[in-house]
Amino acid sequence: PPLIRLEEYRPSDYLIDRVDLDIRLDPHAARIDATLALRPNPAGVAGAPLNLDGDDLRLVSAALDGAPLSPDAYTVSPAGLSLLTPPRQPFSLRLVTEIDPTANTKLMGLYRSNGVYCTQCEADGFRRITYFLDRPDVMAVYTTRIEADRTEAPVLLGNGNRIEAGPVGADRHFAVWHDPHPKPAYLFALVGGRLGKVETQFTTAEGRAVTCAVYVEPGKESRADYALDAVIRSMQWDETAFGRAYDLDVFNVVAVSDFNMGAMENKGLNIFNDKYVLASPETATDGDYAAIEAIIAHEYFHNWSGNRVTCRDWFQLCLKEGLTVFRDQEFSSDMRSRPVHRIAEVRSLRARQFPEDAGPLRHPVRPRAYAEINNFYTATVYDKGAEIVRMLRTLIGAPAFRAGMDRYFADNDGRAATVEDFLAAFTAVTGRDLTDFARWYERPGTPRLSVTGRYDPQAARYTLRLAQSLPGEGGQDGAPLVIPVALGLVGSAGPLEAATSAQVREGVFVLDRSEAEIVFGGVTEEPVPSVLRDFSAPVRLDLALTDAQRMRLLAQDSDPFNRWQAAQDVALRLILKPDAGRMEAFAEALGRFLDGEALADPAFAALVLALPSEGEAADALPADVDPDAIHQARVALRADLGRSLRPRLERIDAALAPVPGAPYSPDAASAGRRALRNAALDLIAAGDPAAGAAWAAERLAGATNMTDRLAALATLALIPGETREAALADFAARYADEPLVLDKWFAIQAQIPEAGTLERITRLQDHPAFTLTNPNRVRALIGSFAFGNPTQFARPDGAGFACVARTVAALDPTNPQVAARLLTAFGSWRRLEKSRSAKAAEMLNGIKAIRGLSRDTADILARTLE
Ligand code: HT7
Ligand code: ZN
Repeated sequence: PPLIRLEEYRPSDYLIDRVDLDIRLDPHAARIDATLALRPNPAGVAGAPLNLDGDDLRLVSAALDGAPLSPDAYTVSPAGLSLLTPPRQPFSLRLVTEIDPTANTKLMGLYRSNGVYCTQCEADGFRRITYFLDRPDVMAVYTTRIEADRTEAPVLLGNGNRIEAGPVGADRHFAVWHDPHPKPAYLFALVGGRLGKVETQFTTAEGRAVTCAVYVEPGKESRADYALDAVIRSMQWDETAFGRAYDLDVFNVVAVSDFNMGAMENKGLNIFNDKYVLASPETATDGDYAAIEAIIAHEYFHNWSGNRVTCRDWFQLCLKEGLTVFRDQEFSSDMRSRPVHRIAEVRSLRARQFPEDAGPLRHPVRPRAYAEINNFYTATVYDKGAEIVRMLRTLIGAPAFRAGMDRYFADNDGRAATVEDFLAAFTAVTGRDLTDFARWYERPGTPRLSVTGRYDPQAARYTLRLAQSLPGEGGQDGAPLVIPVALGLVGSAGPLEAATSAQVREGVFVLDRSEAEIVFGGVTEEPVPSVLRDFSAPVRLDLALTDAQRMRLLAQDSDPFNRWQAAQDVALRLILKPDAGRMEAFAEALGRFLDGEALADPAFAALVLALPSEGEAADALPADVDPDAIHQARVALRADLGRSLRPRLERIDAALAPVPGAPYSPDAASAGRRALRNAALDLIAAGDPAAGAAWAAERLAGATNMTDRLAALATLALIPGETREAALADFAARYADEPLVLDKWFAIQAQIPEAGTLERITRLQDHPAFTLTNPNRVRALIGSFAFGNPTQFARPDGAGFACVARTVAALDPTNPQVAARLLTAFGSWRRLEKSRSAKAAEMLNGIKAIRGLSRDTADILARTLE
């Protein structure tokens, strides 16, 4: 497919000031009557043809300034409508189009989900509703009249504030919504359907009374309470943390069941995948509650970082996504435990972004070219983009960061901005030249930071040598990155506060050269360096410490992140190179840690007990990855730890048993206690599967919430036998009418690391609850298999790859976005040992041979095979 390049950006030749839409909803023939107030853009080419984007539209009529367009004045193609010689002064264009929302299986544009009309316009879905300049730097004020059958769609929602509503004849009705804030078309939305709601009022710091509502399937209103509460907390937090207040009289969230991604920040009308709205103790886990809170916040925060200040073009996607992820991470850290949340962020970055950055789909945080923009909603844009914002804050300090953010919002409000505009705001408030720092946006790949230490007892001096490199960047000529390295020294009794270095300010050394030395004075004993505290930069750290030194960090470091990291490092080395003696020492250190503080901070302790994943172990190997070998080593380590730590784990289990009859609460402290107790049971079961199965079955039977129920089921799922099969059958029967809960059941089974799993998946594909038309179902069953079952996906006989390839092929004609995303599971295929990578290549070439592949899938395929 042809590439769109950043360097070829040029402003639109025309601008659209106002859009008046009259939309009549109908299951098969929705009619869109659009009047666009256009004018030539002074920054564009005078007299150029007007090329409006369009996709899958049927044009009914076209008129210019009130008169029908003559057929020789315009052309229509599958890609859009062109007006050959538009007026040189402001003009109005009225276009009537017709579309079939029920046939829209791509879930882009206007479609029906479970009988509810809804829209998805980012990145380029508005062109599937009407002909338009569908690019984010064309911003207009929208007024939308929606008309529908009163029984089919009693609720009609649009962007902005509702200014009118009423009946139309006996059976139909209408509502008019006006959004005073100019916006790009990707933020347009409407909803029509039978929906229940919960609502409340919020008064902003500026005194605006806002009605906030969450709309869900009727009957599920009580499951929307937590999401509504998260909306209010997000509004409050953005006022305090960033001085950002809401700017309309209503804020609506609507949950729909067929949705390609998590949620969408349409102005005043956020549309959500119902998975990230609906929650009750019986159907949602602690993890679900945390995800709902984070995604509600994320979409709400876009109101400023994305909507009020939008992106000039899609190359600037990280400008809104990276920044908004950073903002939602900060929100969640304030709502929950900051260190625990930081560890969760880094685990997710390493699990998703590091492999992406090391494989064929790697790209800069700000890509320079794309064939299909929908394939660039990636972990790199989102999560590495957030890390860049975090590093900026570390470099300039929190007060200057806040001042820079204020400046950014003030200077760019109502504009479509660029990464340069963002950085300019921080330069303006600090006087700091950020040109070198900006390389983070341009250079793909994860840098390596190599650190060595040298102690001179005579001089009481400790010298750290740091060197950075960015492998795979084609030669060594790349200029160095600016890397904030938070660090400190730890002695036998804790951090060495008296050890100082003039090069380290507020605990941070800024490495802006290829290599540097830091000299600490006043070092009275040989220290252990604690480097990259709080994961201050998205790099891979090479620091050769002994297990004993790492265990000192676990016990003594003041930085919770590096305490956790120390245990992870020892465990990772034990997975990659098993050693009975070292394992025993590790178990003893973990035992001391658990005795000392597990019950004081259970959420943190649960993370310390969670060993690095098989994916992380694979990622640590240079090549020739054998997933079976990694799996066996990890299982053996868990079994050893489970046996060694058993008495402690049992004590933890007893100490954290819930008080009978106590109601479930999703708060972080309660969730932490559940997490540790469930982690303890899981490790006990790893060491003693027979006892573990019985114990998990008992836990399952007595569970009073989904967190405990699912944790017990996940433990049991790893232990083959009758107990497991009976528990799975029981679970399915109990939740037969709960599709989101059945997704958990699909996912658990898809991840069972056994040869029989493929056959199980084939059976589950025929389950009445499974359908290829719902993205959540596909992700739960096939996505969990492809991304969460390394041994079976990469089976040596290629059958795992084949199963995923078949699904990609079957899904591509109807929903290319979801198909293409599933295909990214092959991203690390070249790193597998030879026989497996040959099978993967075979499957990828098989997909390549399919005629008429979508641009989405063809793009991922081409890059994966490159
Ligand atoms: N800005 C949104 C990204 C998005 C999307 C959402 C739903 C369906 C298709 C989509 N394409 C792009 C969501 C976000 O990151 O906030
Ligand atoms: Zn976002």
